[in-house]
Amino acid sequence: PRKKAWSWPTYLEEERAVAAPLKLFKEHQAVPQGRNAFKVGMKMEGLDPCHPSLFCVLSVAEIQGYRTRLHFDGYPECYDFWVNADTWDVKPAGWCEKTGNKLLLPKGCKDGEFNWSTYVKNCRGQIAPKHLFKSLNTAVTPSGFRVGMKLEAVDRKNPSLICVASIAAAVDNRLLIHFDNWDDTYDYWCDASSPYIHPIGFCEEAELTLTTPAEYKHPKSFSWERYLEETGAQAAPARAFKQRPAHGFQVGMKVEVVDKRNPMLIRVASIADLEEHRLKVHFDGWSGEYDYWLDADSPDLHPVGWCQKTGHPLQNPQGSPDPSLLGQG
Ligand code: MLY
Repeated sequence: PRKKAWSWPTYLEEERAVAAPLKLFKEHQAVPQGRNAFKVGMKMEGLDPCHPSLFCVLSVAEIQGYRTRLHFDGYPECYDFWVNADTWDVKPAGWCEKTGNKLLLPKGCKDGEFNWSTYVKNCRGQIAPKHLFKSLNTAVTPSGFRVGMKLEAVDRKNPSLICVASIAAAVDNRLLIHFDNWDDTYDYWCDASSPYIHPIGFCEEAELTLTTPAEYKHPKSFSWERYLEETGAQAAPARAFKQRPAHGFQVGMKVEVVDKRNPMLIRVASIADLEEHRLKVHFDGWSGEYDYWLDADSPDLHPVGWCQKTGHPLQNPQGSPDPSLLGQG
């Protein structure tokens, strides 16, 4: 027998569940005002999600509703990644030069010889027009953070570690956190209200272990005073750190979430567990082994109805059998 078309209202009723209320979502998670006006082939500058300190030359490879698949020019497709059209992580051609950021050139291009207009002419591409970049219009509030300042920050890849860190860059309202004497693969961007950054002395005060810089000579007797002197650096002022209010999500609420194992897909999901600033999401109809934690302000989290309103396919629990059940019939 033919299955009835899946719909949120029917599903919520059947499950006796509620959609997470719209007021819990940040603007960049909610249904956008405008549409995704990027077109396949348009080129721009943007951050490499695996090396967040690197701006690269990117091309639009695919459009899916409000989401865009970006491709690193000159590199294999396996590095492509998906973003929302209003992501802060992309900038128009020429932005790096204007703001003094280093641009990683397409493979094969030589430093000093790269020029955007010749480049797009040669590859018959097109520069993405400036007005498509929502992130350019954000109001910047002065923050008290300066490049080079030191702080204590959670290593997001090893979240049990709070480490000696520096502000490696500051753009708009965002800070690039770098771990002293480590490579940039641990770097991440955040804002002044991030729960992952703390002023110096935080660990001592909270009686937590502070992870000292890689290869630091006397890790046991680390002192901020001495370290600041040795490095000639300043501490980020405590007043620059802002407190972020806790999110209001609750267990059982339904949402739409990007499947990070196949990030072109957005699935019907439920909030399964909570922390102060994070949510564990469960994909409805799938085994709990696919659950994952994400930040409450993640751009991969959306309210019920987001896909439909932005023209993105939604993977519903009916259409996606639990792989653990396959082959058992
Ligand atoms: N076991 C990991 C820990 C790396 C931690 C890096 N942080 C502090 C930036 C490793 O040695 O690779």
